[in-house]
Amino acid sequence: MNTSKVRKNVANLSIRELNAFRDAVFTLKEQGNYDKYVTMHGFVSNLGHSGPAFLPWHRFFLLKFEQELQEINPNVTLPYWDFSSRNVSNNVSKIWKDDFLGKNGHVTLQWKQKVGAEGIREADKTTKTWVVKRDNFNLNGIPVLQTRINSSLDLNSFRDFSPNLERGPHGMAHVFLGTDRGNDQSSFATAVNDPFFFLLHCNVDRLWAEWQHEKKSNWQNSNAGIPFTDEELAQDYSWLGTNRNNTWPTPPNRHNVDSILWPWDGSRAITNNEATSFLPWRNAPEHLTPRKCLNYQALDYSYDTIPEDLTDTPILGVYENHLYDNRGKNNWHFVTLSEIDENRVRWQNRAGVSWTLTKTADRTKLNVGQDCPYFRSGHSQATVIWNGNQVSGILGPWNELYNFESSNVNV
Ligand SMILES: [Cu+2]
Repeated sequence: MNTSKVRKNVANLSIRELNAFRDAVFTLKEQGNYDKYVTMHGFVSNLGHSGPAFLPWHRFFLLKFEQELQEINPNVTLPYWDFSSRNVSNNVSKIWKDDFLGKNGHVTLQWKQKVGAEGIREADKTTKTWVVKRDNFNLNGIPVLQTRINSSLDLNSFRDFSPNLERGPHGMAHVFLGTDRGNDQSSFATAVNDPFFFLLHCNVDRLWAEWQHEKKSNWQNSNAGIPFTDEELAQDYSWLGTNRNNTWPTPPNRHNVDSILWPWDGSRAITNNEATSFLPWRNAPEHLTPRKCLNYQALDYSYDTIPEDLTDTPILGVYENHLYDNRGKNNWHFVTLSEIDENRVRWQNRAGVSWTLTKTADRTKLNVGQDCPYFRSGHSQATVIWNGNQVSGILGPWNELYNFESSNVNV
């Protein structure tokens, strides 16, 4: 069952959907809750850019923003701007328009008071304004050619893909909106003032999700920059800056897969001068790491361009390995088994890594798919422990027992 919220192409939204999204954004702005995203993006600077945390950090940033919009209108999801497409019909742009988030150039978005407007006569509502500074770009222009995007998507490892996408298509889309002085896209501190920032980044996130889907037999292994052995779990990403011939512009700082990402780090501040009033963790500190952002399905959203079959089907149970070793449990010790179809089962751990198992004639044996990171080290079959018609446990890669944990299950 797929209950996740689907993000769609802004060019395909109905008028009603466009209006709902726009109004939710305007309401957030009017509440005074939009500008904290502008500030946050200014402060995060290179803790969220120019390194492996770029994609995860922005994935979570977008999600928080989308969740706030959904508090205003639960039907809203973040649309994406497919910047490889012209989005023009009969010479009229379908996305750059006055009755949505404004055209090109420097624009003033305007609306009638929404917050506290109940019971106020239309004529008595105040007019709200929001100045957004874009370049006077060509409405017929294509910011990034599909062939350029494909050359990013074709890269097999995360450490090649992520910087290529960040500096290439992502950067080109920002440049298209105008990164010269006087425009919003000219600095980290102002980029988010243009609400199209979120649509641009939603597309970047979609490309990452598509890449993850495409490379699912590959992106979880160490070659893809997502460590999978305990040794690699502990390894810092900083080697990327030195060993990979300038793959990253500067040695990354706090870009480890398990680094805690500001501002979801429960800390007080990056600098002493930092204004903390806008921070999201004031009441409930979160400890966010890139790893927690890897599995977008677990974050409960999806994209209309990613086939449904990737999303999880009936859960066969959640299993926990209590006996792994004495170093304590990590997210690899919690596993959800779900049925993909009649013949296949998905093993998914809390670290966001999953692989496929194929059923055999013997119901105690499952063949492990080649997409399993342990396949090459000999993990070719898993053993299922049955208790009547219930699976009560499963033996993992080293015959270690994963006990049955929860029973929202039908086998
Ligand atoms: Cu950014």
